[in-house]
Amino acid sequence: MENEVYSLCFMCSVRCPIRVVTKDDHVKWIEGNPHVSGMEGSLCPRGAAGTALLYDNERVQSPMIRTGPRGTGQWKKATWEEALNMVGDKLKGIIDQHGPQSVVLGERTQLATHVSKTFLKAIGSPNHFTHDAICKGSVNTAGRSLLGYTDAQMGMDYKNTRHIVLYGRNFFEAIEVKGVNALTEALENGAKLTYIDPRVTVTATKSQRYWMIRPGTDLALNYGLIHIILRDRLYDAEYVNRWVAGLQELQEFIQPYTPRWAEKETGIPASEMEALAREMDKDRPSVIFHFGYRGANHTNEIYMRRSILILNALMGSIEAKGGIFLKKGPGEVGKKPARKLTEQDFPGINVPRFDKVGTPDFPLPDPAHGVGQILPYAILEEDPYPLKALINYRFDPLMSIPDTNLTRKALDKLDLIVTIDINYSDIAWYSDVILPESTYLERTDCVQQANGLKPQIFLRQQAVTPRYDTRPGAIILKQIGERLGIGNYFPYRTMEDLVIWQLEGTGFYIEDFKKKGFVAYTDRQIFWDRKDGIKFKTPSGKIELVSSLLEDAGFESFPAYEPMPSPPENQFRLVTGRCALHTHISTQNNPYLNEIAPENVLWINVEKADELGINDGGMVKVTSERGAGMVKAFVTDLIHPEAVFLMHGYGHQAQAATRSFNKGINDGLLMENISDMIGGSPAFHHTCVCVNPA
Ligand SMILES: Nc1nc2c(c(=O)[nH]1)N[C@H]1C(S)=C(S)[C@@H](COP(=O)(O)OP(=O)(O)OC[C@H]3O[C@@H](n4cnc5c(=O)[nH]c(N)nc54)[C@H](O)[C@@H]3O)O[C@H]1N2
Ligand SMILES: Nc1nc2c(c(=O)[nH]1)N[C@H]1C(S)=C(S)[C@@H](COP(=O)(O)OP(=O)(O)OC[C@H]3O[C@@H](n4cnc5c(=O)[nH]c(N)nc54)[C@H](O)[C@@H]3O)O[C@H]1N2
Ligand code: SF4
Ligand SMILES: [Mo]
Repeated sequence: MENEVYSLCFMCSVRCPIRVVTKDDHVKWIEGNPHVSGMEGSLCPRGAAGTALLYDNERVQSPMIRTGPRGTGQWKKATWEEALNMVGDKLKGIIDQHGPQSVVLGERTQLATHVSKTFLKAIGSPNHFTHDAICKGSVNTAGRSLLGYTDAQMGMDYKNTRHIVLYGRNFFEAIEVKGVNALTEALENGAKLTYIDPRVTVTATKSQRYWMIRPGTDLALNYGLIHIILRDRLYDAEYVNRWVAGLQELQEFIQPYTPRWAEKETGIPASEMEALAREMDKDRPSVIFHFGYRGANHTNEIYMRRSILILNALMGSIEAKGGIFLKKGPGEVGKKPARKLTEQDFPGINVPRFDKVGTPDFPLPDPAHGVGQILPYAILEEDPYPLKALINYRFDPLMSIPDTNLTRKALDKLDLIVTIDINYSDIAWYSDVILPESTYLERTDCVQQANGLKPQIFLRQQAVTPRYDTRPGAIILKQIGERLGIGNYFPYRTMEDLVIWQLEGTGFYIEDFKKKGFVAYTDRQIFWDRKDGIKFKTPSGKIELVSSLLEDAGFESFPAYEPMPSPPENQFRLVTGRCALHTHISTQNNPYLNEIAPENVLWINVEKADELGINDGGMVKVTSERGAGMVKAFVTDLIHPEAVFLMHGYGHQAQAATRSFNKGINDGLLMENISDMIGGSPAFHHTCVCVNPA
């Protein structure tokens, strides 16, 4: 019999609402949830490959316990009882001997994040981290420093925008389906798109204005733009007078950063900057300078992201139709959000985090997420104390933290590595125990509290019975918890019990999700009054250009610009990013997606390639101070001569994933693990590489 189930995609963590058609416990069809405005049936290629994931027999089919040296692929198939007992016993031993803080859990932020945070709080370890800092920690900190809101607490009104400026925000390849549909509609209605990237991406081809910027110089470009806007008073004076603190200081700071100066640094003609500033002035406040999705490129990342938000502040586009909005929660309409297990009482913890976030050494990154890329250093240097056990939950430190060789060396020091995954990822392959999670189509998940212009709740509902011996992550963690004597913190037996517990007090019930997969707290869009009602969460209640958050921690609001050096002779700045067909490191072994995009290539500028004797399609050796590898060259005039580009996510080393094993090269192998030590992001584009014909 045919059945339809409303759920949430998880081929990437955007979690688009979907409608799944099943027949006889098989998935027949997946499409975007037609009841959700902006989805209208659409999915991206990865979402459409969800069935290939479900029916892939190369995913992890039962708990596995390692029997040979790490990473050699010698495994024993285990029962859940065996695997959970083993993990429980080992953790108990480690906690008794080294203290609970020696246990770390790292994950990609997801619906069950409150469950894993609860697990660590209950054992007494401060060491939970998410992927957040590695993706965009400095955007988060920049947002808090100016507005009191993180990037995740802001949204963009793409549909009604008149002009959007994207800094390497490769909108039409690094996908979020609703955003793509909304911006496409705006462009069809005459909105303008300015795109800035050292590389001609698909998004560049859809823009009216494209700037091939010299890599790493976006901050200089923005200083040039701010200079023009303040010089010619192209800003929203009424909004700025009401909401912005520190304009005078900005005005003084920006004096030397003329458009001519910015032209020299960026390679973008000053006259074009003048033209953009005038166009934005004409269309404000329905304009967006996009603050980015991945914001993890350079060690000055926080200042580059702040400069983008400052441009929005000057345009008056924050909390404007067609601009950036602050997300509203159910409290705005007098209702309650879904409960989280973390609201329980826990024993106090008084040791610092492994990454020292929240201490004077690293005061500003968001303590709700921590800074994951510090982990290899913390393990190797036993600073602030020895770490002994690592639980990886939907996160791969080997491929997602830069400098793979350094991370592997650190992992070798650990007594226990446990991974909760669906695939034989490189970290699963390197673990002592793999605990396989049911895929998103096979499990009900924790509820998704979706704040925004209209607060809503979504639910991932199980579509089919698990094909293999797998379990939901929130059940796996509870069952490890039971073996550590903290079972009382997990007041549920099934996922449905947990959902019912979470919904208590919201006024909604689990049955309410059957028909459309979501519920809404209100039908109207909530914008705050721009004259007097915007609730900025800074100490002054204003947009703080001179930031109390930064200055109280001893950092400058406007440090002098440091020029971005060109790469040394015959070297290139290695830059990275995504394609529409893959999610980070997760989908390269997916039967459908692997067939279309099996390996990556190195984009290199045609003139540079000629000088080095490199042919299009020929193999090249790429070398950095951290590692080396071989890959095919893509010789093109579509990339700036100072940069080479590698798609992230290739070069897998897990042999059980046979389609992706050793295909292409892992960008992380070449990168140095270096960070913006104020904002918290890694500097993925810091490393320079040599390229030679192989
Ligand atoms: N070198 C380099 N490093 C990077 C980046 C880069 O461009 N270059 N990008 C950075 C960015 S922006 C991000 S967001 C991070 C992402 O880093 P990660 O979160 O590590 O990457 P993902 O590919 O999203 O997923 C990680 C793991 O989740 C598993 N997984 C997928 N679905 C499920 C599920 O339902 N349950 C469980 N338990 N596991 C599942 C996958 O099999 C995979 O092993 O990487 C960062 N690291
Ligand atoms: N298909 C797909 N979509 C995704 C994801 C995915 O894995 N696959 N992941 C999701 C996640 S977690 C994230 S973080 C987002 C990432 O979304 P984006 O941040 O939009 O995407 P990236 O591909 O990381 O973008 C990097 C771009 O920056 C450019 N770039 C390099 N150097 C510079 C520079 O100096 N200046 C400028 N202006 N540009 C530069 C690169 O050439 C590249 O095109 O995508 C999300 N959507
Ligand atoms: S963007 Fe694509 S892969 Fe990600 S959740 Fe949406 S449909 Fe799924
Ligand atoms: Mo990301």
